Amino acid sequence: MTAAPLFPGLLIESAEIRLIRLPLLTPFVISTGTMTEKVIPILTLRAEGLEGYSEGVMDPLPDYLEETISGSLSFLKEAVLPQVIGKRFNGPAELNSILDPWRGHRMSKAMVEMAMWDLWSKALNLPLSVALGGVRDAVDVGVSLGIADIPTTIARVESAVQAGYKRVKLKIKRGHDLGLLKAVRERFPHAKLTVDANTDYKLSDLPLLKAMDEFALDYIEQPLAFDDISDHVKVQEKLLTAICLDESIRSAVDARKALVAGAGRVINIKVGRVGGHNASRAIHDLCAAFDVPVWCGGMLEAGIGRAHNIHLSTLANFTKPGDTSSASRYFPRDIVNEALEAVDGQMPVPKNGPGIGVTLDYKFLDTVTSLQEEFAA
Ligand code: OSB
Ligand code: MG
Repeated sequence: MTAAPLFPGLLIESAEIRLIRLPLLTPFVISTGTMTEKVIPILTLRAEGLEGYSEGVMDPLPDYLEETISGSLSFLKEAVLPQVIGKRFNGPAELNSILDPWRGHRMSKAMVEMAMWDLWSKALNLPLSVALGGVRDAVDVGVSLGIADIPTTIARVESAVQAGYKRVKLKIKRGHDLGLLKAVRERFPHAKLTVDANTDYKLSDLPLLKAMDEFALDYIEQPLAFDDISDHVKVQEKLLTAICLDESIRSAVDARKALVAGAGRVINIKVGRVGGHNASRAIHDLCAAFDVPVWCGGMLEAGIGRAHNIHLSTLANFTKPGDTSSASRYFPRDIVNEALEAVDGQMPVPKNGPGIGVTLDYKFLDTVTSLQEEFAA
């Protein structure tokens, strides 16, 4: 006999998918390409007078990881939403039996799981951070600076340091690395600096990566291939500087393999990349057991995704500053009514109501929506 559920569960009545386009204030340049606008799919799940929201972090084309927006929308519409709408759920973990059988698509799965977490914490009348087990009301954040020439980069570092951000991450690529680091380190001898290569290097670049030890970086993020673990082990063995894995970690299983092998000493958790909050918590807990600190990465999210990131970052082992800096650094106008702005390098947890604690600015949202579809039972 199975125990009766405590409460009949939330009946998911309908869903909405929107695609929005937001211009970026400054083009964002990384080793794999340049982004001038953010195209963002937004999922709304509705149940019993409540709404749960999420953003997808996949790009139009597969340049960060393999998922694409169009592939994701067809996966959600054809495979997932028909199995979710009209069903009752006693919490986000009950999505597992629907989502787990499908291969990959963790960014798409994350959209559904995150919207369900928002909805579920609203049904519990708790902030998402509390429902997840978080321990803070504000989280330490740094900035991620795109690739630019040295004078521009120095000016950007200066303004981030002035604003009180807790760490500065510099995007690097082959040919734009040691010279940049030397100039920035000379000018800012005490700043907490990191670099992110977004997979641009190879094992044969070991001497170059080793030369970065001189610059007292907190870590080097994802130097090698997006699907590699074993070459990162070989590099980590030779470096004093910690390696932080981003693209290589799609799941708690990936994290276990990487930690057991010694592929890095820090992990960047992006809730959208790993399939949602439950997977993020599993990676967070595993890292804590290995005494490996984690931090919350970003994908230039608008207000919904940014709010999810902040709530997740309140878990205890998010001990390094995350990438969730002020929304006003990215967009002329955000899609939420609440201003998500850091103060002295700390981002307050949005709590305008339960769940993710932000409300949608529909008037603005409608002006940037290029596609809108409704799904009901
Ligand atoms: O590797 O962390 C990354 C942005 C787009 C794609 C990949 C990455 C990033 C960032 C920006 O570093 C983080 C942010 O400011 O949201
Ligand atoms: Mg990264």
